[in-house]
Amino acid sequence: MLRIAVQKSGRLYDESLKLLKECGLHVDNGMDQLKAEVRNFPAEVYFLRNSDIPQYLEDGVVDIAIIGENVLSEKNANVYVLEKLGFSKCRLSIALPKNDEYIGIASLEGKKIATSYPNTLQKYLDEKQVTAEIHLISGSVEIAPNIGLADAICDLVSSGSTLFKNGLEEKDILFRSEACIAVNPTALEEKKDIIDEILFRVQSVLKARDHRYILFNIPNKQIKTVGKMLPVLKSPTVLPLLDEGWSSMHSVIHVDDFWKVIRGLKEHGAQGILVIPVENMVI
Ligand code: PRT
Repeated sequence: MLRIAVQKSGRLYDESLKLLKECGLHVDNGMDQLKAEVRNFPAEVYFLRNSDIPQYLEDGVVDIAIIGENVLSEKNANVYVLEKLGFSKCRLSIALPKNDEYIGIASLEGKKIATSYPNTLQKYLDEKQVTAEIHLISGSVEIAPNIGLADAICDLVSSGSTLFKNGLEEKDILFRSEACIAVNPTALEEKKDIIDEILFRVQSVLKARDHRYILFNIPNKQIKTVGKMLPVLKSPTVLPLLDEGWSSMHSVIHVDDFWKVIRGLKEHGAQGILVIPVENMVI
């Protein structure tokens, strides 16, 4: 039985459960449950506070977790990161009141910095050989400079609107973070097969999210040229149409190439272009 930890409620919750579902795990979770069975896979899901997950993972109470890299780093957890998941992206940054001078972290020598990330901040200050006073605050760090509690803050930023609303400006980035799959080192040895299975499914889902299946009709004389514009997987499928001189081509493309490829197809006479999301991708 694999024990998987996810955040009980908060920013990681929805995406974590969505990922498990896309991996084919049916989680029977109800309101305020601590633990839920997975109906069709030998696993249970534990719903825990984000900040508690690194300790549970390190102690082996759970085997794997979906968690932000920022929390693992702050808690200095002895766990392995198996895969970055591409959601809950943020950065841990230094911010100061808009008009305060900042020419680098040395500007904070002797100053007060409010943060919920004292260990990550201290490590950064040590690396840069800067001595500053760290004020540990567990929430609403962004108000600290305005109420005279600190000269600067070190907090998570994603859109930047919280800083903006509080008259602060992001000056330095200490750490970039996203949600990841982390694993307890002992579990990785003892439950290798089942962890490999989960990882395989997660990687297939993540790959599929970045790709689209496209199909279109194309004059036969353009097949070779258009084939070169469809770089993903082995080679495109070509099927004859009833109308002579025309074929249907099918392929998979990366979302980053999407508009460039579509424009190229149109220029080469493609018609009836259909684009379909890919649910899973095993290469
Ligand atoms: O209560 P619990 O222990 O479960 O967790 P929590 O309070 O730490 O959880 P939550 O849900 O707030 O955050 C969970 C995780 O989401 C974090 O550990 C990060 O990995 C990730 N994440 C991504 C963020 C943000 N973006 C984020 N913007 N966590 C917090 N913020 C906060 C930030 O602290 C600041 O107050 O949002 C504000 C800034 O946002 P912007 O968009 O205005 O820049």
